[in-house]
Amino acid sequence: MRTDETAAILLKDYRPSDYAIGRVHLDFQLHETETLVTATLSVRKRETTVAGTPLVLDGDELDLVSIALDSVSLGDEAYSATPQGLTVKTPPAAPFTLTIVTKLDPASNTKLMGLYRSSGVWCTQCEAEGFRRITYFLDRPDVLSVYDVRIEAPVAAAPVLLANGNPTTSGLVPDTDRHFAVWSDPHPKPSYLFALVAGDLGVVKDSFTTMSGRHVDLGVYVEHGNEERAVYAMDALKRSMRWDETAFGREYDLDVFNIVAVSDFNMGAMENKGLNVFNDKYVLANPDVATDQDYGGIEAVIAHEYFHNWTGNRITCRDWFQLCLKEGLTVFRDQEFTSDMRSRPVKRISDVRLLRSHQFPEDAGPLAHPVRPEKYMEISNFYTATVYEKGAEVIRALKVLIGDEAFKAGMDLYFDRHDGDAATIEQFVACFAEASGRDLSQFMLWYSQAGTPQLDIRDDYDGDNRTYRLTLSQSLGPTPEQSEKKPMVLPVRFGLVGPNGEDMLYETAKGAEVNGDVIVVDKAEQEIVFTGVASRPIPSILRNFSAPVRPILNMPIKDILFLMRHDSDPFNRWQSASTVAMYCLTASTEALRAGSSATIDGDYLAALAEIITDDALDPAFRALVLALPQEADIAREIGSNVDPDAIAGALRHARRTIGSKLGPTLDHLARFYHDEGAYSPDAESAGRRALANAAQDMRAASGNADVHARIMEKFGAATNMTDRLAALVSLVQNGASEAEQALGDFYEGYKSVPLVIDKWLAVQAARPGARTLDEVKRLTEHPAFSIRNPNRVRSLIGTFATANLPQFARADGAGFDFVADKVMRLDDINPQVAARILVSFRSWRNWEPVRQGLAEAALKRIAAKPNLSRDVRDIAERSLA
Ligand code: 0A1
Ligand code: ZN
Repeated sequence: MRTDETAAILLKDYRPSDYAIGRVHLDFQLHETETLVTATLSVRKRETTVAGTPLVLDGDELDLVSIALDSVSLGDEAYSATPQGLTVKTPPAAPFTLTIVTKLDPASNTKLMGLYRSSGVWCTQCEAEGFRRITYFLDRPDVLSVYDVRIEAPVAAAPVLLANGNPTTSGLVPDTDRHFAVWSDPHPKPSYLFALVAGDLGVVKDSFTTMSGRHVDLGVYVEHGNEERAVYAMDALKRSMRWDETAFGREYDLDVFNIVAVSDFNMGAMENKGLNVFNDKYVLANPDVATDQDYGGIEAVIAHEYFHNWTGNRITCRDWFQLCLKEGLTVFRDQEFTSDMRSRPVKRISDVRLLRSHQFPEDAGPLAHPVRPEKYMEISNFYTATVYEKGAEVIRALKVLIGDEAFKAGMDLYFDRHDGDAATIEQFVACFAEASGRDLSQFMLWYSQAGTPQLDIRDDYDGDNRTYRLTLSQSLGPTPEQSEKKPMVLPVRFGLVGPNGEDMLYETAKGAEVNGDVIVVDKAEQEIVFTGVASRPIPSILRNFSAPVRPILNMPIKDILFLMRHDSDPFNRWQSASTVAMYCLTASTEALRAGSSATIDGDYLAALAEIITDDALDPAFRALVLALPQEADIAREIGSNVDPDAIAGALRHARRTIGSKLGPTLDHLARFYHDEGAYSPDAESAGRRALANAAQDMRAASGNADVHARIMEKFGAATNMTDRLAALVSLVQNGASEAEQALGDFYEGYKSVPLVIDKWLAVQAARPGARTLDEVKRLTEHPAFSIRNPNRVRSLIGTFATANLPQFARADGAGFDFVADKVMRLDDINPQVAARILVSFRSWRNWEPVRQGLAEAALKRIAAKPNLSRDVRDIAERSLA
């Protein structure tokens, strides 16, 4: 139980709970207005606990109706209760039963944590600390209990009654309009994995037979009428279940597995045991309403939540500091799944782009924290790209370091040894140390040191002696509360590219451990000397992005262009293209600020044209090469004194130049890869659409009116949402005169589909130009918008704050003020969502002085708001520190 709202929780303070709760029986009496919850807890003192030690249970905004110990009501003197906690002052030394009745009002729960209602459906969200909003409990991940749940509700409002585990009994409640269902989950679990759903829902049913022959009933529950849109999710689920068996040897362990889609949800989805609850955005799809990206997102999130059954549920976290134990590992697993389902290089490039755009800025700003944080005020604020995506990168780097075989043996050992445990990162890493025989103590720094290491690369070739010298040095700057850093272990995949584009051979490599194509960098600086190198190679370093670092190349552009054309590693081919583009864009930004004009390298244009027209290459890969860095990427690269208008100018110039200079090529690609046939969401078809639409979009940037007219036609004729949305974005982003008409048509066509309206809101929020802010303000009053729905808020306000840097960071501060106002309004409704939006200020110190001052003032205004939630206060204070 928290005693002080402002106290930080520290990893070093961890100690086990004084009491264990072996069994939990929950009885829910659901009513339209109030709901009664009776929790019957089998409590026992741990052996090491002194008899009579108070039992302190967590609560959050709870209303206690009654409490009994071994069926006898507790007198007032025996306990104390507030909405935030309950203490039984001197519990018996022998095991006892505690019966607690609480009263809830799910309909007024706008925080969407605990039990709430979403479009008439009762549902729960308990991770991380939502269970304490249902009943008083030891609401921490290391208290594992077996749950039986009885749900009683009106038949008409809630014909479907679901909870974790397997269904046992159900029936009508005599002489009432109510019915009940009882669910039992035999697997001990922490409270954050509890879930309940009750409502009037449609369902898609299927079944799965596991590798040992267990029959599993599968259900995807959605709003009536949406069943057909849940078919792809069901297919993704079955593929995930099979893949986990073949790739990781993990089998499902209950008789049923259910997924429920709800329209009000704070995050993407939740892995509750046997009953995953999803943001409907990650379930519902058909070609008319979902893009290829949506299909990919659904496949990945369905897999992610399913994979949690082993990495998160069977083996959970000892405490919330270990969050990456389940999240980093499960992201790694879902990335592998997608790589096997689709194109591995394309997936790798997409993941690294995401890491760079979301995690690198986090690591470089005031909210930086280690993959395993050591301190938190509000754990909800640590569901970050660092814990998730960098957490996955660290595991991927570990795999490169110890090799595939030892990695597999380590995973098997982990599952074997820790099944049923609430584990730690130390225990996880110990399995790989044991399996590989490698000392991983230095590797542990990846979990404790925040920030992105820089890897500086220099080289020198001595033709007389045929030796090649590669000097790799690493450095890691200070981050909040960590000024001194130690050198880390960086597995650096590499190749020495020869004049014909092929990797060159060498005789010996000395100066560092080199295993095959991996150099193990583990000191501040290392010089690796290769002998027997026939001619000067071009180093291809950090192939496949083998460690989450920032390489500094110190290489002439012509060498990078050579790698862009010839590297055998597809990741580094893409990387080289992106590095050259970034050189051009940062140079142009500087030039524009200095009053001269932007330019773009002609050799880059030639290499770009060569790649995008190379039919031997995967269209999806070519589309990624054509995608230029975004404004925020360029801002991050520039690092300080950032002027978003100059960046936008440089980007506009680059796109306009490519769009006109490569005009015929782009037109050809847009035409050739445009799919007229029936839509299929498979990776290959999606890749062709991605290339056609990327080419069309770049072409639109030329500003040519005929091109815009053609895109407007395509917009009208599109037979799927991928092409329709791509056309809309091109028209709006490139200032086409048809944009208004297209936006209007789009709204009329889809106003009854909230998830598509989210796209409509986002397109307008990301629109360039000074009018956008007023438009976004107007849209907050639009009937399609609701401040209570997280998806709407993220689409409109979130997109404006994170995907429209020039308008959010307007020089007059009006963008900051608008977002700050919304954060304060949201703070009273849904603090988690408010805090996430506020994160958009995190790079404020990198902006030029005027914007810095305005952003700081906005942050201070938020920090001064009375009754600020812990969530928002935490982000505001850390941002200002
Ligand atoms: N464990 C989930 C993420 C999640 C976290 C907190 C939530 O509360 C609002 C919801 C979901 C996952 O990784 O998918
Ligand atoms: Zn997860």
